[in-house]
Amino acid sequence: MELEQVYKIGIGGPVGSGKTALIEALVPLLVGRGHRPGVITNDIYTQEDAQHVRRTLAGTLDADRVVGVETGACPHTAVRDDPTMNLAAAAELLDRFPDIDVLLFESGGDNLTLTFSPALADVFVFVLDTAEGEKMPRKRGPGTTDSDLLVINKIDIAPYVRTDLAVMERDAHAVRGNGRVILTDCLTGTGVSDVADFVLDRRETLCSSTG
Ligand SMILES: Nc1nc2c(ncn2[C@@H]2O[C@H](COP(=O)(O)OP(=O)(O)OP(=O)(O)O)[C@@H](O)[C@H]2O)c(=O)[nH]1
Ligand SMILES: [Mg+2]
Repeated sequence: MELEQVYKIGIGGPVGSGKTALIEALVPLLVGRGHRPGVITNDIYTQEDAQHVRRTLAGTLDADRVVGVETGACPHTAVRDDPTMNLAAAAELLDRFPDIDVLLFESGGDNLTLTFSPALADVFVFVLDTAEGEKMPRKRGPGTTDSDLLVINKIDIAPYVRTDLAVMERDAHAVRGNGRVILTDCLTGTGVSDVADFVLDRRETLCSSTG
């Protein structure tokens, strides 16, 4: 498949919020629903996340379908301002595996201003987590307010970090209007099937609008 025909999911969010964990929980669901995913992770200096995904998804996803991009610069540069490295990685991956129909791009962990170039994301998922603090939705930023989907991850540890999940969820809805918010625990998988439903529904909508 050509990159233009592949459904592209861009996953961004602050450092350590659970972007890799979300990919690792989501990919088996996508595979189970008949899709053939590829994964492209971005790290500044290493292939750390790509290696983690390969290990966690061993037996579910061929390790060669995971590519680590070493951006060498601020993560948002490589997924927003100049996506050249990611486009090259995607082209190379699709060359090797033309059957791939969904590509998941993980941005390096970044600040609240991160967004994705439309060249890399048909759907933009922004991941916050409860350990960053209850105030995070109120701090806003384009990922929080305007992403297609806001995930609030690590709901399991909210009580331990004195985050009132109800307040965090309420404030997320307040700053997003009708934008969707899904609460997850990516280590146990709670909420991740809702994420799969959301991204696949979005794919259907895009496919039907582009014929
Ligand atoms: N308790 C709990 N821990 C989680 C959850 N999701 C991720 N973690 C843990 O949080 C840490 C960071 O998760 P990652 O998935 O690496 O986060 P990330 O956003 O990909 O991190 P960077 O790519 O470095 O920005 C790891 O130790 C995960 O095991 C969750 O839902 N609950
Ligand atoms: Mg990661």
